[in-house]
Amino acid sequence: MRGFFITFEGIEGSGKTTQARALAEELERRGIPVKLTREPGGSPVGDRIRTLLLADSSLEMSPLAEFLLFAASRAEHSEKLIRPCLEEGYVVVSDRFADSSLAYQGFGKGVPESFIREVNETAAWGVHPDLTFLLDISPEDSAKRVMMRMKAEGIARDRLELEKADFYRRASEGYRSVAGDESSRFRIMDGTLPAEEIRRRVLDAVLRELKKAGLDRSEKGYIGGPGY
Ligand code: T5A
Repeated sequence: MRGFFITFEGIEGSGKTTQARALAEELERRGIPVKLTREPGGSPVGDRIRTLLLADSSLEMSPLAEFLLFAASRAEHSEKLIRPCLEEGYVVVSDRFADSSLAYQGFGKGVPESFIREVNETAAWGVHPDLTFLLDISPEDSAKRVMMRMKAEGIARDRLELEKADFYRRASEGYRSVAGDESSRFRIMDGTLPAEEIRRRVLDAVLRELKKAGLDRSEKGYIGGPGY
């Protein structure tokens, strides 16, 4: 595939959305074709699955059913959006992807890791992130940020944000374990740094990797090779 796939991972409130948006805006500003997306979601069916998964009424859903729904959203997202965009030479930036299932449903809730990896592989339609930023913050900082944001926005808590602190600790450790196993793909960022400093570090890393991949020329028509 001619494009480049970047994912942002981390527990709630770690700053993924802030950084994914900032990166996409900066790449666009530089004339690099970019597609910003997220999981769960990223397609009409994925968005419907997102609504189902994030509803309070789904709080008691079994971890296996929950994982299969995330995987269903991933299958749609990968087939309908990520893969076609990568084939056309876009840089795709996704706020969460397959590693979220390993951290949350695997390490966090005990769905067997080998099963998650196998289903993820099929659901992703051969798509693998080229670069993943893990925004690392403690479950305590995560809870503080989420509560502050919800208070500021006057919104009710959704079901996944009602999960328990020890669950977030396991998910967080899971992320570090996955990042350790795939250290060439992962960049672990201290999520407690100022957002602007993280933004700068992320951009540096992305530009370096695009250059290595021969995708650094941002004039229209060059990213992804001739013919884009
Ligand atoms: N899920 C998802 C699974 O369980 N399995 C899966 O396979 C998948 C794909 C998604 C939920 O689904 C679960 C994980 C989640 O529980 P969501 O609504 O998309 O739900 O939730 P999150 O992805 O966790 O998004 P959040 O918005 O909660 O967190 P973000 O995106 O990490 O953080 P962000 O950027 O929105 O920032 C949160 C707050 O912190 C501030 C921001 O201004 C904002 O107020 N902030 C900072 N403050 C200080 N310093 C910084 N560096 C800051 N960066 C941001």
